[in-house]
Amino acid sequence: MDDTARRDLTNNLEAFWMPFTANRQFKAHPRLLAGAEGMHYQTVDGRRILDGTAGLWCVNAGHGRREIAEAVHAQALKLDYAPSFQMGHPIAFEAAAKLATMLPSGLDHVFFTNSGSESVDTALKIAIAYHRIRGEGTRTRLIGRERGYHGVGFGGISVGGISNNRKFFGSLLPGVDHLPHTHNLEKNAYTRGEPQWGAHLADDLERLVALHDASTIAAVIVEPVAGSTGVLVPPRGYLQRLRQVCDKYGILLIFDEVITGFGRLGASFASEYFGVVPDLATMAKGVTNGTVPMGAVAARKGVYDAFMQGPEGAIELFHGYTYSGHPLAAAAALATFDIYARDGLFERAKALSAYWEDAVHSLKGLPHVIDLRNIGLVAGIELEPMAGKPAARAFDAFIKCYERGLLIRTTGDIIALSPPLIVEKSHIDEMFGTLGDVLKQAA
Ligand code: PXG
Ligand code: PLP
Repeated sequence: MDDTARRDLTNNLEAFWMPFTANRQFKAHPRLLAGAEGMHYQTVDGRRILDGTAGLWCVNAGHGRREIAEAVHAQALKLDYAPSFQMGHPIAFEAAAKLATMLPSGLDHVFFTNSGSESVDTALKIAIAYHRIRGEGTRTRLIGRERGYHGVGFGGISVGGISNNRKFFGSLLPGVDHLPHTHNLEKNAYTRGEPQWGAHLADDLERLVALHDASTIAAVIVEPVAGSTGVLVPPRGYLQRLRQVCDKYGILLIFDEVITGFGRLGASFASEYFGVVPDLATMAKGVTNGTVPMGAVAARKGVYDAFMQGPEGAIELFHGYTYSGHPLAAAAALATFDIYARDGLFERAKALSAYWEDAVHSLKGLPHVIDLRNIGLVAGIELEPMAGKPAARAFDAFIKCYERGLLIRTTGDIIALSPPLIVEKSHIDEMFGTLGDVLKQAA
C-alpha cells in the first residue's frame, strides 16, 4: 500500500465493513458517537443524544459506570488473560457463581461465551450432545420460531426466523423446523403487556411432534419476548404451554434471554417474569452492561449432571472459546451485577413500567401508527409501511429523531425503544415527546 492509499484509508471510513448497516449510505452521511455518560451519547460534533435503546439493548445500568471501568482496569493490570481450557482463574468462577444466584432456581451452571450468537450456538450444541450422551442420539432436530432472532452463527440463523438473515447463506443446518410467530395485529393491536389471544399457537409444537416424532427432536428455542423483529410480547399462557409440551415429550426448552435478561422486563430474567424455567438460557449484552463482550449459557443442574459421567479424566464437552470466562469480561460482569443489585435497577424497571406503558400508548392516533405494545421497559411502535417502500417510514423517523437528539432503533417499519434502566420519568417524557413530534410530521 503506498502512502497516498494509506492516508486515504486512515482518513476515511472505508475500511470498516460495518455490520447490519447500509455501508454506502452511512459513509456518505455518518452518524458518529464519541462519548457517553448516564442516559446520553455525545456525537463527534458535540451534540447530546438521549439513548432510547441502551445502545443495542445492552447498557442497562447506563453509560460510563466508573465501577465497571475501574474493575476492568484493575483486572487488566492483575491478570490480563489466562486460559480456561484445563486451567482456571478465580474471577471466572466467581462471575459464574454470582450469575447463578441471580437466575431462577434450577438454572445453576454457567458456560461462558463472548456474544449472544455464540451463546445460542453453544446452547444448541449442548442440547444435541445432552441427548446423545443419555443414549438418545436420534434427537438432533432443532425447533425455532418464525420472526425469531438468535444471532448470526449458522445455528442461530437456522433456528432463527428472519428471511434476510437466512436466504444468502446456503442450506443452513439440516433438520430444523419452526413454530409460527405470535404476532397478530387483527387480534392483539394496542395491547398493554401480554396479549390475551394466541396461547394456542404453542400447540403447533404438538403438530411438529406428530410430523417428526419426539424421538428426533432435541430442543425448542424461543425468545420469551422477541426483540429484534419488533417487540413481540408472548400471548398470556403461551410460554407455559410450550413448557408443558416440551416436558410431555422430553424436549429441552431453551429461552434466548439475550435481550430479556438483566432487568429489561422488570425482573431479573424473563423466566422469572413469566414463571417458566427453561432447561437452558442464553444471555449476553447486559451481562457486562455492554462494556466488554461476554455471553453465557445457563444450564439446569440435570443437564450439567448428564455430562458429568464417564472417566474423571475425560473432557465432558468438546466445546469452548479462547476467551470463555475472559478475566476482563468476568471483572466487568461482577462490577455490573453489583450495580444492578446496589441500585435496585430491576425493581426500578418494574416500578417505572406503568409510567412507561402510559407514555407508549399516548402515541395512539398519531399518523401511520398501527400498533403500540409494551412490556417492562420495552416498547414496540408499529407504523404502516409506505406504499412500495418497506422500512422507509421508520428509517425516516430514526433519522429525524437522531437530528433532534434521540436515539431509537428500527426494524422494518417497527420502532423499538428500550432505555437504560436508570431512565427518569423526565427522560421518558422527552423520548415520547420527540418521537410524537416526529411522527406527527411524518409524510
Ligand atoms: N439472541 C437474541 C435474542 C438477540 O437479541 C442475539 C441472540 C445475538 O447476540 P450478539 O451478541 O451475537 O449480537 C441477539 C442480539 C436490534 C438488535 O436492533 C438486536 C440484537 C443485536 C443487534 C441489534 O434489535 N440482538
Ligand atoms: N481459528 C483458529 C485457527 C484457531 O486457532 C482458533 C482458536 O484457537 C479459532 C479459530 C477459534 O477462536 P476462538 O476460540 O476465539 O473462538
